[in-house]
Amino acid sequence: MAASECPVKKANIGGGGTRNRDWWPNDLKLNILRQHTGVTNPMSKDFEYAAAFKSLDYDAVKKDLHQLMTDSQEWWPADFGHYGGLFIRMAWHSAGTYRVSDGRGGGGDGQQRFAPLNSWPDNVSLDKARRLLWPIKQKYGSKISWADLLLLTGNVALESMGVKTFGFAGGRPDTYEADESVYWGGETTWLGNEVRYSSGKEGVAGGGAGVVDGDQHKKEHGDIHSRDLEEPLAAAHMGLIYVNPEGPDGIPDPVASARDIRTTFGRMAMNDEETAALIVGGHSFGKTHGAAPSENCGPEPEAAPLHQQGFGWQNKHGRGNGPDTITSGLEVIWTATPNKWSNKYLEYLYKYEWELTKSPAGANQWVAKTDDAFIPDAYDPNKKHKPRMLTTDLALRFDPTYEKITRRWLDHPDELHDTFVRAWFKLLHRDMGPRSRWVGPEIPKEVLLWEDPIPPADHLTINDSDVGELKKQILATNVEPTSFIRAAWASASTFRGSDKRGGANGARIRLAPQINWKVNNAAELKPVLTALENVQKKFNDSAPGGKKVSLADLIVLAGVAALEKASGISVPFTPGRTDASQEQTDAKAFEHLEPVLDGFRNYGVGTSRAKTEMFLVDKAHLLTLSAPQMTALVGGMRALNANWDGSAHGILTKRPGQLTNDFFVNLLDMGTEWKPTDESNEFFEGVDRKTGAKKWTATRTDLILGHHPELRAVCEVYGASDAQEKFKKDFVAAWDKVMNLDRFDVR
Ligand code: HEB
Repeated sequence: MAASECPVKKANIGGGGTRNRDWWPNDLKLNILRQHTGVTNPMSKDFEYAAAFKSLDYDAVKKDLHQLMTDSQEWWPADFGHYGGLFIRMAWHSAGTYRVSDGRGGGGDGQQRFAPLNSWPDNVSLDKARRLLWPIKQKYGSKISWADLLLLTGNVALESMGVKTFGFAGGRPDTYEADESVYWGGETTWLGNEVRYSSGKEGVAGGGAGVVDGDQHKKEHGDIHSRDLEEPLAAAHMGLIYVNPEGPDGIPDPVASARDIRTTFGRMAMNDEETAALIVGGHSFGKTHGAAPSENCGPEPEAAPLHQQGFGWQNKHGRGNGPDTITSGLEVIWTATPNKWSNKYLEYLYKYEWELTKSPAGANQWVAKTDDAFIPDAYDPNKKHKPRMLTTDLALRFDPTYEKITRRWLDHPDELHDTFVRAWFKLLHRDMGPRSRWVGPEIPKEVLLWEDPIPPADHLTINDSDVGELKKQILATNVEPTSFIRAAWASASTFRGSDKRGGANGARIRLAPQINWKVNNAAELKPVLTALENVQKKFNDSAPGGKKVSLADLIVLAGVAALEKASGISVPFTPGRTDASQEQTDAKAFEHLEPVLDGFRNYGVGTSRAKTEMFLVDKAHLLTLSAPQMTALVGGMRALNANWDGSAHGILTKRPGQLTNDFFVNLLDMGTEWKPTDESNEFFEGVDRKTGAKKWTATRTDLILGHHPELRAVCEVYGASDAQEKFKKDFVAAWDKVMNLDRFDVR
């Protein structure tokens, strides 16, 4: 729709007309810092989902779900009389948007109910799956969230078809608005991928800058045999969970397709075995739907007319459902027993040679070279089909690495089953964070490395008087208090609200890879840790009755002690953290937690794609901070002199190291004039407007607070003459929040 036709711009009513977003599309957006707050959530403030889930009659829900599997509805009949395949796909598409690089996506918030996911071309027909579930959701109400129900249903579907699952944990509270924080790509067409492949992992704004070699496809989409997918994306196209089932960009090349699969599944933290098991296991069930060309289908749910009540893709072909269903446009039934776990998928994959053919909708797919049609039809008992596969299925045979794995499973189906159920469990629970968030009777006992396990305390925790004594000892070391503040921030600020990984618990800051991150400034950090280890040893050697203090607690407590000294007010502390070992730490998975930029410590500059201040907001979002909390923390960290490298940028105070509102006072001082000192406008100098004398230096992160009108409005609150105490209190509250972001064990 052209801008002039935009109905919102025409609407002469509240919220209508031409908006700030239209006038200044490049302005820094703070909207992701005010999502999912009390005003959008209809549940009462004291509603605790974990407690509600605990009171759920779990067995009754499972029983109802089992019944639902075969309770075929006329408005959306079940293929082969069983909804299992559809529900597995629903659960997989809910969880499968997760990507490990920023922890966003995934099934943890029930976002499949909202745009854009509810309308992604890859999610066709899942609107129907969720409506089939509504009677069960209605029956159990707030005791089970949509987020949990979508995934549990996939689990029950597997169990109802003969899989012995690895377990299930509930505990995913619902959100009630579309999550705007996830970068799904820069393309403006569904199924486009010209931006994500345009210039390697960094990508480039505008796209279309692939390899220039005369070949039009390569020019626009990169070479399918060598192209790099832009970070942090985990899908080959806008609007797909992973890869194009027909092969890269529709080209039916199984080997090139394997490359896309490896990249995209890898981005979701799945290795080759897990990836192959998920695909083999998933496609052992159900069928694909491409009875006729997709032109028969109406608009997706978000664009569909009101009277369809959230249903999309209204299908004009035949009855529009059952045998006439159009979902992906492919028409494949993988095995002869699509309602039952078996090893048939791999048996056929290797038994037959495969011939390229087209689905009735015109999509590339493969058919077994055989005269033997023995696969049952989903509706007509008299009809039989030949085995068929997608290009992405053949990838599991024609890629040499996948081949080694899948051939082994051909002879060892029990190994496939074990790898599949473990990978499926990981898929569903990867973004849930620590075990202390998991609820329900089916939590597996086995602790898995990807959980980032934190060992339970094998000792008594310190009490208030120990805390007082330890603070004294900490401050008696010869470490600068500011160094303790930096270390505590470094330790706690790895937390990501997206997948609840990271944080101070475990004291992983002393382990690889964190200890070596540039932002953590090892030269300064290591002596700090050594000093704290000495305090720890002294305490633990002499404390009575097996009482011990963990280094994780001490790192946070040292920040608390330093902050109390710097602020003159008391700072809360909640003990109970324990220390994880290097063996309990998947170093590779932790690499993703390294910040590109940490504005709170004035670390790093933006990229050609995203400005420095956008990274500040991105990090604030991962730390679940509001705009005022972000502002208070940046201003306070500057007053405390807590830049990662000790630089003077943004230290707008004559008494660095004390918690004051000086940063705001001086930022807002009209006596200072700011000028860029480099061509890319990353660094600035503040001079006395009258004398021209140099007063301060600053970064974009510092100056955005004075530039952005909403952030400036917050700075004006904190920079006012009556705000000194309020500021200190707000800073301490935000600090305490960050220190305890991962403490689901005490919430
Ligand atoms: Fe899948 C279906 C593709 C992976 C599970 N899939 C399907 C389809 C397609 C696909 C196209 C069709 C849809 C319709 O309906 O039409 N996949 C795919 C791809 C991939 C995959 C491309 C990557 C390579 N899957 C997967 C996984 C899983 C699955 C991983 C799980 C685990 N799927 C599935 C199921 C189904 C499907 C179950 C069926 C559905 C029904 O039945 O409805």
